[in-house]
Amino acid sequence: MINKEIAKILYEMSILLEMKEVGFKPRAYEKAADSIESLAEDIGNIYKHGGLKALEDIPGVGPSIGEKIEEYIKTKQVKEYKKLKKEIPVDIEGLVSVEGIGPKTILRLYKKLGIKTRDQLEKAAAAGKLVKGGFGKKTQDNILKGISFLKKEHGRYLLGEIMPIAETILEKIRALPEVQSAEFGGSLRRMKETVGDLDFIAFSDKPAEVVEKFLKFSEVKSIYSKGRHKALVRLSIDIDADIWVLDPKSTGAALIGWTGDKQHNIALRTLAEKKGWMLNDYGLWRGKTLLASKTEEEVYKKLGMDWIPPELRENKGEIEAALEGKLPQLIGYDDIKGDLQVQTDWTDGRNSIEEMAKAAKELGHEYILITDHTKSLAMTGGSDEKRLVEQMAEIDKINLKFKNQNSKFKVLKGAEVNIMPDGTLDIDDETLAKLDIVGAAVHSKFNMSEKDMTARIKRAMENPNVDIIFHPTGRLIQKREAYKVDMDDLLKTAKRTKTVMEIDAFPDRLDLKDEYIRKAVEMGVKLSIDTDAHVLVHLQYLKYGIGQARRGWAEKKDIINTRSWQEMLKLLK
Ligand code: DGT
Ligand code: CA
Ligand code: CA
Ligand code: ZN
Repeated sequence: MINKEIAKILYEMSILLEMKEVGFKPRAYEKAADSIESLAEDIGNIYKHGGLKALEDIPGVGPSIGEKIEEYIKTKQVKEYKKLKKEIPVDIEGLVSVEGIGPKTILRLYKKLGIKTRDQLEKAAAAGKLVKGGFGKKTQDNILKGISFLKKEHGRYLLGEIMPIAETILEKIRALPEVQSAEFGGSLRRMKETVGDLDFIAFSDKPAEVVEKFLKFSEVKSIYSKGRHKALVRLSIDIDADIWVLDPKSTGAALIGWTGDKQHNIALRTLAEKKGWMLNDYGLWRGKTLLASKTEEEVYKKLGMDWIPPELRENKGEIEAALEGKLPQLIGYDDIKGDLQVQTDWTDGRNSIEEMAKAAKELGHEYILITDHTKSLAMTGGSDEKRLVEQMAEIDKINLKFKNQNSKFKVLKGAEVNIMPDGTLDIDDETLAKLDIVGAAVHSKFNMSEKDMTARIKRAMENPNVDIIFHPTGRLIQKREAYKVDMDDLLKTAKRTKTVMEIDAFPDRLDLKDEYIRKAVEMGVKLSIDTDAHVLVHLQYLKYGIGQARRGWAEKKDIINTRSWQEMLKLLK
């Protein structure tokens, strides 16, 4: 698959072109890069079968970008990209990953201070050279903050970023004829928001053969170590992967051992020891007698408890609950009926309302809520009152189309309005009242004190038109710390005002996070799980939000969009 390589070049070209301020071109390159990154089929194959014409059928790819892709497939390089890189020879990927740094800043940093890499940037900022070079003191501080944040999280990967490749590899392992079954282990199976490495556990009577075949997978870049039952490798996407191949007879015990975190596993083993037994990766034992090993259910049952869903296995009360038969009935991965945060090309999304609606329908949804940004978020071309009214008319038309096709699919009218620093909104109440559901979010002035930020959001919750608070803490994993809020106070207010708190499923948000979700659930605050999609493929992010909801012990009833849209609307203010 060269899709990723090509997408990277096109994405970097979009940034390089933006530095040079060449009109609409950057957007076009970015759009093409996104589209290629999300293609299921190998672009090399597409070209082999259909030539340049087939490339141009890829959404977002026109003749000029098509030629660049052809050039790369044929020559492994793109001349224009090389030329641009020579002119501005900076490590784009490393620099844009620092929060708040865009193309213009990168160019200025290079031109004024000769900065090419993140390391150089950090040194220069730490020495106060940015200010001397004409940058603001605030910019310099923010850059330092951004870099230290990146460092802290270094070596971990976003769940949503690595899950697609992890799933591909798992399917390949399962497809091997020697393999009876295989699962993820570790943090991946627990759906933790970031993972340190990928763990695979396979069950087979011929472990050595499975290991050998695994090592030959195209995703494997290099091998650290290998044995007859296991291997540790580096993948080409630069993350480590562990594989363990074990006896099918001990499937349950081994999966338990390789899934729970250390605390969970220690607690289980202690429990076994208290009964005079022993639990290891091969089974639950009384002396040399095997008590249970084949399935996870059997092992947990023998220990006197219910089966514990993987997402809960971190010794946070799940063992006690399982012993008492009081585990929650977690929301399932198929339980969401509609997506409540979807952006379109009316603002900073890439696809039209209709395209988003059709894609959601294909995913099996019954409805979506269109939530474009509003006017004070100028960089997204946010809507004002007039445009929101126009959009509502457009949505009516699209709903009529669905109806005429005998489809029950429903596009709901919404917006993602901005909560201003004083807690007021940037759209008038009269217009908000016309929308089906209003989401409100903080998108500016993140550095307020905890007291002020809490008051700001609470004031928005008091507005009778505000139904949901989107991404309530504003964090961007590995990029930006959450703004400071008193979460207990917010949740209390949410409960009293019947405001829903969102679980934003976008891979770098996952906001609310698991720990806050659990608090919300305990307090009886209603939640929604949405993708925050800006392009068709993002609609598939839902499962990462559901994973966090499960980690937060949420049940189906806690999540409003597990209901039909009619039932859901009844729950709102
Ligand atoms: P991570 O990788 O930092 O995101 O976190 P985990 O939880 O995936 O940790 P990892 O990869 O070190 O371990 C994977 C799983 O295997 C985890 O459930 C703990 C378990 N585990 C780790 N080392 C051993 C070991 O030596 N023996 C057994 N039985 N289990 C182990
Ligand atoms: Ca792991
Ligand atoms: Ca591991
Ligand atoms: Zn937002």
